[in-house]
Amino acid sequence: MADELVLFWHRKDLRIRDNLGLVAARDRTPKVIGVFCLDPGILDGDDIAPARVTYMIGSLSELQESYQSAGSELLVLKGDPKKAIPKLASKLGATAVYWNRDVEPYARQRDHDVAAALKEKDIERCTQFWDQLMNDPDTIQTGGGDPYRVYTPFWRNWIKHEKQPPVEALSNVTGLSSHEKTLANDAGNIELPTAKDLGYEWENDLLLAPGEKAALAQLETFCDDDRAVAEYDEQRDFPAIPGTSTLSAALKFGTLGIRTVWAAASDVYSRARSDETRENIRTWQQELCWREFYQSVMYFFPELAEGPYREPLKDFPWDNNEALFEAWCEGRTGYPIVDAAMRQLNTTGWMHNRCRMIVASFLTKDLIIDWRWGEKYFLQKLYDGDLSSNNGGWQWSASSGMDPKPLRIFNPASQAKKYDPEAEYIREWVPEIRHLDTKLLISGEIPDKALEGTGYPKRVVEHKAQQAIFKERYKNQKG
Ligand code: FAD
Ligand code: FO1
Repeated sequence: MADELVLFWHRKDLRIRDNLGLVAARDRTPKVIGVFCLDPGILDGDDIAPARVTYMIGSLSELQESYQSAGSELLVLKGDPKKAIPKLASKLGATAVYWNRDVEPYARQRDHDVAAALKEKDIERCTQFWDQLMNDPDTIQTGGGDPYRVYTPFWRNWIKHEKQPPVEALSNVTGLSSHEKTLANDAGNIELPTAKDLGYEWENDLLLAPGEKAALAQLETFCDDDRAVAEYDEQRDFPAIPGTSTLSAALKFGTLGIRTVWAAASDVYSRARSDETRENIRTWQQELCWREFYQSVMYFFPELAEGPYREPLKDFPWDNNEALFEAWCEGRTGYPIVDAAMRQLNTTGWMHNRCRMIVASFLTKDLIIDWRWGEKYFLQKLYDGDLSSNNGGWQWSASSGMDPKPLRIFNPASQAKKYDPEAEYIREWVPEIRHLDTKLLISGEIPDKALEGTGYPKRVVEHKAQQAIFKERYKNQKG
């Protein structure tokens, strides 16, 4: 009897190694065919970054090669997955479609609809795999059985839960016969387009090259190098130092399995020879847990995706000045640390975490612009842009999220003094004023005369006055 044919639908798991759903499909049959559906419901949105699509397409291209090496193929569809996936499955006579779960509201509705459409065609769906998280969100709950809203207790509970090791890579699979290939083409299989074909142009290098191989190599470098993960806590806040893993896009698109990442971190932790090194590695593990925390709260409180969670920030009287927003986007606010960060984002598709917090605080508390404008702009630029982490970061910075901490307002000058003390980062990204004294670059209090001929703008607002206005309005809000 011929082997049954199972489709594996990739979305945020663009790899063949350490993929829970894919392993389950392979356990069922050797005839596992991969599929990715280019979804206009996502790609035609106004929150998509050319750098991110470039990373995704590059990763898909490598994934196609990986499938070929394993003996099968990755098909590519374009259209509404509700129609495209069941149509392909039915044409190929697939008995089941497997995929990994996601927390995003869009994903949950889409997956529900695809499952219903498959059922109509009597095709099974297998979707119980929480591949993108170390722990199933339903298992991390308070003593009272509620989901967590605050990170620290979440972390304390999460770290106690068993962590699964990586699972094996897809291998020894069989692909489509030539007849089945024709059927797949009839059902919409196309050649993988370029990002440019999809309307997204990105000329610059990406911080991390697309694909599984580059992600694995970067993980190895970061975790094997004594100066990287072992000094993470000391270095991670200084944007001029490449002290973080740069694995965020790999984790967003799943070119790396999270179990593989955790195993590497645990391995270096167990080999560490000092408490100090262990603490540094622990901090990195806590960052990985922030990612899980934000996905967990998105899963349990999908309303976070719609806007502010806390009362005082609902209906907040934002100024929403469009010219100021444009200055922020372009890195022309007259605050060197803010401008450096925004230019890093615009040029590389990535921004250092410390700077994400600085510019987010500046947009909301200094320019008094709705944080959702910033949230969207980040998604239009970041190559690691991800709904849960981005929304979590913005709500944290805007004081609108779940974290019950009092109002946070960053002073750009204090931040620059602490985290870019030699103004190296500022000089790299704001070259027109690099000749000025470090003190001036950090304080941002640059005399008009010193700005003459540089083209660098005067400050668009005054921090002290603006934060007073923000605080006053915040106080007057209910809640
Ligand atoms: P590392 O410091 O090496 O951390 C390892 C991994 O842990 C990261 O790759 C990421 O997956 C996760 N992580 C680290 N910090 C956080 C965090 N604060 N929240 C959630 N996960 C974290 N991260 C995204 O992946 N996508 C986003 O769209 C995103 N938007 C953000 C917006 C704002 C306003 C803020 C303040 C933070 C945002 N972050 C986002 C979190 C963080 O800035 C990035 O994950 C980090 O800078 C990526 O660099 P790295 O891979 O070198 O991180
Ligand atoms: N997933 C898809 O299945 N198809 C796509 O065309 C697609 C495009 C895309 C673009 C940017 C981005 O950040 C993610 C993208 N993804 C795409 C992945 C997407 O995050 C997941 O499909 C989620 O499950 C949607 O909620």
